[in-house]
Amino acid sequence: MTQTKPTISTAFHKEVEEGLTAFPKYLSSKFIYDKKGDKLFQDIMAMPSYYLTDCEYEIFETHKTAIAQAFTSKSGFELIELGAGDGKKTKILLEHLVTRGDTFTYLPIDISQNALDGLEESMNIDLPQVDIKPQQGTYFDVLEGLANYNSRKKVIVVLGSNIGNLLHPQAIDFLSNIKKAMSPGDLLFMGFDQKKNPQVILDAYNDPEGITAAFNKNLLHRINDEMDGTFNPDQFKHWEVYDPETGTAKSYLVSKQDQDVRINALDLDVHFNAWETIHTEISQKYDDSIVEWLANESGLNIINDFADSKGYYKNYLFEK
Ligand code: AVJ
Repeated sequence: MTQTKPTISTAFHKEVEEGLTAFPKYLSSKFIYDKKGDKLFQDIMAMPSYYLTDCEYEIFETHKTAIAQAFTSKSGFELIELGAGDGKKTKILLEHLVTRGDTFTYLPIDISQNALDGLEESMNIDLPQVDIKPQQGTYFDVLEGLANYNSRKKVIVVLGSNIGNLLHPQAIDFLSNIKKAMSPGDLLFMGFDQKKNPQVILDAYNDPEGITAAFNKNLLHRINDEMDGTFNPDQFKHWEVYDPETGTAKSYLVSKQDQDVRINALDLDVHFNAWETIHTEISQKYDDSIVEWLANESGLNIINDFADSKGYYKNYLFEK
């Protein structure tokens, strides 16, 4: 029987084809975030073991005065948040800026339109005074457009240690691109999860309730739903490792048995040997010397940093 190969081809299609025909196999964590993935990530942020969120909250509560003083500008500023998600943490800062009477526009950017819709809706209820202009897109698309956004001071914000999904060379690329979008006097404010007791890190990515496992496996569900795939997610095991030397946490989906998966939209058959892996995510951990090195390589200067009381997490302030 002849079958016509469907022509839909998104970045997701392309990367699934590439990653599942590579050796060793991989998929990119950026594709976890559809409606279900967004919800699972919110559930992760609410888990006590996922300390990152509470640490960043604590930093904002403790240091909001100093942070706002750095952001502020007489002629107002643009607060540009890359990967805003549900904006929960940012609201602490936004609320403080509103109380101070600062003039600014909030430009949340996210790859997920679903997340942006939720954010806009909740902002209209919680902080209707804030002038908000959401933009859907990847960091890189949107950053290009921002270089021309020159009228007022730009404060670019990247929270949640989102940079941790990037390998160091990609992170340097990302930071260099941000630097290119910055004018003198503009700021970058970015969260970096710190190296710490390895057990604390493993526990954050390996909860007994299986929320992180479900989040990781959402990649397989999305392939099934959007590419007419036949993955049985139960036949894969979520596995987390952390290397305290490099500071890299890595997530895998490990095939529990020898199995074949068909992905119709790609006209692709994928074979898994028993215990073969799909690498899905890195969550890089940092210390001051790594962040200084990244800044150096990207042509940025660290002008301040703010830590939580346990020293688990830090937000750094950069200028170009
Ligand atoms: C959103 C990339 C910061 O790596 O900690 C949470 C995503 N993955 N649990 C992280 C995630 C598994 C998260 N970031």
